Amino acid sequence: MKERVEQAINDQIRKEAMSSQFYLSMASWAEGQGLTGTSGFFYKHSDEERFHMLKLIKFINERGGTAIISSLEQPPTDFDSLVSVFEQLLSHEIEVTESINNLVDICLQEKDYTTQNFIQWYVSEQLEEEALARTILDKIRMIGTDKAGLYLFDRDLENSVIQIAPANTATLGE
Ligand code: OFO
Repeated sequence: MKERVEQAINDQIRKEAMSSQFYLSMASWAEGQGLTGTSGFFYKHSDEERFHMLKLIKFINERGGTAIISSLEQPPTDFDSLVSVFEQLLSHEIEVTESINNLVDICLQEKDYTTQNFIQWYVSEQLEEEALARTILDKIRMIGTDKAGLYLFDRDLENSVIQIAPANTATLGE
C-alpha cells in the first residue's frame, strides 16, 4: 500500500474514532437531560462510528499496512440545547464527508483503485448520514420550545433506524 494512502486512511481512522467519542459524549449529555430516545440514538450512532473505524483498521492490516490507534482529545461534555447538539452533529458530518472526499482524491492521484473502490462505501454512508442529520435538525427547529412536540420527537428518535453492521463484516470488499 502506498505510504500516502496509508497515512490518509490512518487519519480517517482517527476521525472515525473521534466521531464515536463525540457522539458518546452527546449520548451521555442527552441521558442526563432525560431525553432517553435521543440518548439511545447517539449511543447507537457512536457504535456505528466505531464500526466505521474498525472497517478501516481491518482494511489497512489486510493489505499489509499498519493501522495506527492514536490518542484523542476529550470531546465537549456540555451542550447548550438539543438544536445545538444536532447542529454540531451536522457540521461534524460535513467535515467527515470532506475528509472522505479528500481520501478518494488521494487514491485517484496514487492510482490505488482498490482502496478507492473500498472507500466508496464511506462516500454513500456520508450521503446518508448528512441527509439524516438535516432531516432531524429540520424537525427539531420546527418543534421549537413545544414540550409535547419534544416528547414525541424524543420517542420517535428512539425507534429511528440507524443500522449497525456487525464488526466481523469489516473486511476487504464488504
Ligand atoms: Fe463515520 O460517518 Fe459519521 O462521522
